[in-house]
Amino acid sequence: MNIWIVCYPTFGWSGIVATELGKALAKKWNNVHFISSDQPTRLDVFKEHIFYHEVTATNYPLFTYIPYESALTSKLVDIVKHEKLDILHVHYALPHASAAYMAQQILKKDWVHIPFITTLHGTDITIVWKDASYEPVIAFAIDQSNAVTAVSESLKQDTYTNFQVTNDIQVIPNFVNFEYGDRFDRDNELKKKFAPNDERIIIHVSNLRKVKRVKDVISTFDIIRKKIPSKLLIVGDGPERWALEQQCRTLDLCEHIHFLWKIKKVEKILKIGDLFLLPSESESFGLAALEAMSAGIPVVSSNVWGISEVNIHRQTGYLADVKDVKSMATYALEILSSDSTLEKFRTQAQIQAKKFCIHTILPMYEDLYKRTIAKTLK
Ligand code: GMT
Repeated sequence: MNIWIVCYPTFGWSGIVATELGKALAKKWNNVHFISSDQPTRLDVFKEHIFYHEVTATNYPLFTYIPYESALTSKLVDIVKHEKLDILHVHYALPHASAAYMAQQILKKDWVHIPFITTLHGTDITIVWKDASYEPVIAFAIDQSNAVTAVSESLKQDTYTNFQVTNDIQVIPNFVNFEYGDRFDRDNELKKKFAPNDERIIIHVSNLRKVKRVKDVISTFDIIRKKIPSKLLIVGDGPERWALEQQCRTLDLCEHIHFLWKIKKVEKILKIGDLFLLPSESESFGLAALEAMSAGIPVVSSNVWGISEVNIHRQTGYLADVKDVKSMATYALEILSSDSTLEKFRTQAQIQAKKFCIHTILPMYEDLYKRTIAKTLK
């Protein structure tokens, strides 16, 4: 198949899902074309059957905003005319699905039909909670998609609750790739660099947005550290960074907390983790938690919608109410205070993560591609 994937390139999990999906499809001899405004974070190696097309949106003094959606639409129309395409898969409704719809309409006049699938990742849906003015475009683009997927059951339900959409939404969960060789072996050498006295290592990975409640990560860590020697690694960067550094100083925790920027090969850091904290205010799935679980790291998280489909209370970690830092710390201490408990949670986390193995999830996408292509050929 000739599959085209449109995604965001930034340090966000929708782009990671899109890239890992594309890489897996290319491994099965599909030609996969990525289209993005910049090279996606995990598209950092040369692989056969993978192509990359960058969208460059020209600025002009008259424009207040760069017309990215028009640039993307034009790019899609242009490439369709010169390359083979069987299916277009856009990650994020806004503005990728609306651009895909527009390209579809433009190409119709040349009797070219491009079926497109929209995958909803969460923030494209929750944005209407903050700004309802986007609702008409997102709802229209979802309904016009030839197929729609959501990464969790709760995101599917949320979409129906928040938008006037009637299109069928299929749930295809996020996945992890267990094929990365030694990816899951512990790295004791690296661990020593952060925890020279064999302290426990707690990890948080995110884009440090407010919705992630990273301040709660630090507050939870503060309670844990008073009972158990431990270190905190915060991987990623974003708008909350300054406030977080202030918090570290106020709590006198700077020597115990390491800020590790937007590390691409996050699995290398996961190899040294003992616990993952994800206290988000909302999360459609929580791929960061799933990746940690796949590396055998138990998760203490908030109990919001998507995460509870991934992190199972008392089995792969614990869930607590948003803002309930005390309970999160109590749960964390329960896991970390004995090696045998930690080991039990590690095993259970990895078993749960295997349910989301790419080999289980990939056929769902392949099947959807085939069905959508067949339906639109009729
Ligand atoms: O969480 C973020 O800030 C990034 C965001 C994105 O668009 O990449 O993540 C969303 O999509 C991920 C992949 O499907 C999900 O695992 C995340 O839970 C979801 N984030 C939110 O819903 C806040």
